[in-house]
This record gives sequence, C-alpha cells and structure tokens, in this order.
Amino acid sequence: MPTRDLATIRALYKLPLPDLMFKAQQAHRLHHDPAGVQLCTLQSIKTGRCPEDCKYCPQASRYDTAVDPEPLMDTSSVVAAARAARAGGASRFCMGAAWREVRDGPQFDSVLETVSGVAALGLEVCCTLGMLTAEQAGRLRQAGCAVYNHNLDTSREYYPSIITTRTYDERLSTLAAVREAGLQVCSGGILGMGESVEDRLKLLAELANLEPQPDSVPINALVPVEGTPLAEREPVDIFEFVRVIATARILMPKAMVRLSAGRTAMSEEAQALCFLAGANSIFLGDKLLTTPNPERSEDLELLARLGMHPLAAGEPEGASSRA
Ligand code: SAM
Ligand code: DTB
Ligand code: SF4
Repeated sequence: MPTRDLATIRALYKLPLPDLMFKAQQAHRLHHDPAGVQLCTLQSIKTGRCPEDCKYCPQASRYDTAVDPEPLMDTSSVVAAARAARAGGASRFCMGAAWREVRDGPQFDSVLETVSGVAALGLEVCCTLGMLTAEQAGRLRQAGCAVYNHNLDTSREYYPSIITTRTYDERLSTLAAVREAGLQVCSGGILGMGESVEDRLKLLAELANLEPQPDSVPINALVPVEGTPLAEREPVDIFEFVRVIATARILMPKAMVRLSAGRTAMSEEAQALCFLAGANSIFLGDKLLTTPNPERSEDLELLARLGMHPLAAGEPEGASSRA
C-alpha cells in the first residue's frame, strides 16, 4: 500500500515535471490502456434554482447568472438525449440535478424510471443529484445506475470559503452512503477557485485516503461564470493543473481520472499533456451542464491526431494490464 501522507504527496507533486510524468505514465500503464479515453456525455436533468451557495456555480439561485431554470426533465426526453449521445460515441451518460439533496417522492421516482431507461440503452449511467442516503443510493443502483458523482471540490480547510450551506463531513457521509449501496464512487474537485497548491494536495490526500479509493476522479478547471462570486478568477496555471492530474494518477492508479470542466480555455497541447499525465476520460458534446465544452467533432479529431481512441462502455477499470 503506497504512503499517502501529505509530505509524500507534496514530494511527488514537486518532482521535476519529466520525473512526475514518467511516474504517472508507469502507474497509468499498469492499469489502463494508455491510448484509451472514455467519452461521457453530461445532461442537466434539472437546471438552476439550487438553494446551495457554491460560489463557483451558475445554478445557485442566489447568484444572478444567465442560466435559464428548467424543471425536472421527463423520462422520454432524457432517454432521447441518451440515445443521441450513444449515437455520437459516448459510452457513459451522466445526469445532473441542481438539488441540494435527493428527496423521496414523485420526482425521485421519475429519476429512477429515467435511469432504467438510459441503462437499457447499454450506456453506463452516472448520476449527480446532491446529498443522498444509503437507501436512496440503493434504489438508484437497483434502477441501473452504476456510478454516483459527488465532489469534495477542495481541501477541508478551503471548503468553507466556497460553500457554507453544507459541510465537508456531509459530503463525506454521502460518499459513504454511495459506497454502502454498492455504487461506484466518482469524486474530485475544482482547481482555480483561489485555493493554494497545498489545498489541492490536501484534496488529493482526502480522496486517495478513502477506503476504498474512488473509482473515478474528475478534475475540473473552474469555468468562471458571470454573476457568480468567482467570475473574475484567473485561470489556473496549466502546468499546475497537469501536475495535479499526474499526482492523482499516481495516488489512485486504478481510478479513471477525468479531465472534466474547463477544456474550452485549454489549448489542444495542454489537453494532450493531461492525457500524457494520466487523464483518461473527457466529456463529449458542446455543453457541460450549463456551460460550453469543445465541439464533439473537434474532440474526436484531436483524439485521432494523437492516435488515441474511445474506450467502450464497461472496458476501463483494470481492463488491460500492461507493463
Ligand atoms: N447539485 C449536485 C452537487 O452539487 O453535488 C450535482 C450537480 S453539481 C453542478 C456537480 C459538480 O459540478 C460540482 O460539485 C462542481 O464540482 C462542478 N461544477 C459546478 N460548477 C462548476 C464550474 N463553474 N466550474 C467547474 N466545475 C463546476
Ligand atoms: C464534475 O466533476 N464535473 C461535471 C460533472 N462532475 C457533473 C460538471 C461540470 C459542470 C460545469 C459547470 C456547468 O456546466 O454548469
Ligand atoms: Fe447546487 Fe450543485 Fe450548483 Fe452547489 S454545485 S449550487 S449544490 S447545483
């Protein structure tokens, strides 16, 4: 079992970039196809009017942003979107709702029906619906959901500067409930919110010390959105971003490390560096939940130029063992 104390993590992060990249690639090749990238599509199934105060989020009702609120989508509309995503080459379909938490009742019942419909298309289903109990996570699993996304976002220390309407421990309890129900855990964070490098390393330590470790670790670059308190943040330094990806890859070698939000502000070369550092998943399609993402055709072309290929559904974790 590798040591995952902060000093060791810091020492890794601070290695000369070529050494860090080499270690990350070694870890990557032990558990993954180094040329494979999982393509996921995001769908916001309930948009805006969120009661939480996450300072980065365009969907929080307390900030005046350009997001048009939308009530919960019905099952047939979401299944149609999922079918289109599958036709476009996605193997995982992630549904997000601007909820603080899941509440039992007709809306959750509708989400369960939607999950069954999307799973029946052969897509891997991921949901991100806010806090939930183990019982609710179990119902999602029974409906065909494979993965639950719930981000820690940042270090425990920096968290209260970003979110005050729920605690770090509540985040961790939801992750425990997700695990207890037998769902895969997807949890990561956002870089570029004004946190220090040390905060980023503490986030990695939190994630890497979960037992078991997350199956999937999304690393988002903040998408600064007008109207949110973080609208004016400077973009994160790309080499710092790449270092976080590489460090995450070394600390959590079996996880899918996802190059998530923020790619529209990155060059193709920067994204290629992220793949070389061990990122092996991206969101495909010109919209994330509410903010822009690169065009599907541009992404497919970039992968082709790099000689990389999409991973099929169900293939990733531990599918290939290469030295
Ligand atoms: N409401 C649920 C929750 O917060 O868990 C699920 C949806 S929420 C939009 C999912 C994640 O998107 C957040 O945890 C955050 O990490 C990410 N996110 C939201 N706004 C973002 C932004 N402007 N830039 C980067 N990531 C963002
Ligand atoms: C994650 O870590 N990133 C995705 C997914 N999980 C749900 C969400 C990114 C959202 C970016 C802001 C938006 O489009 O609203
Ligand atoms: Fe709501 Fe999630 Fe946005 Fe926070 S990140 S405001 S909980 S939708």
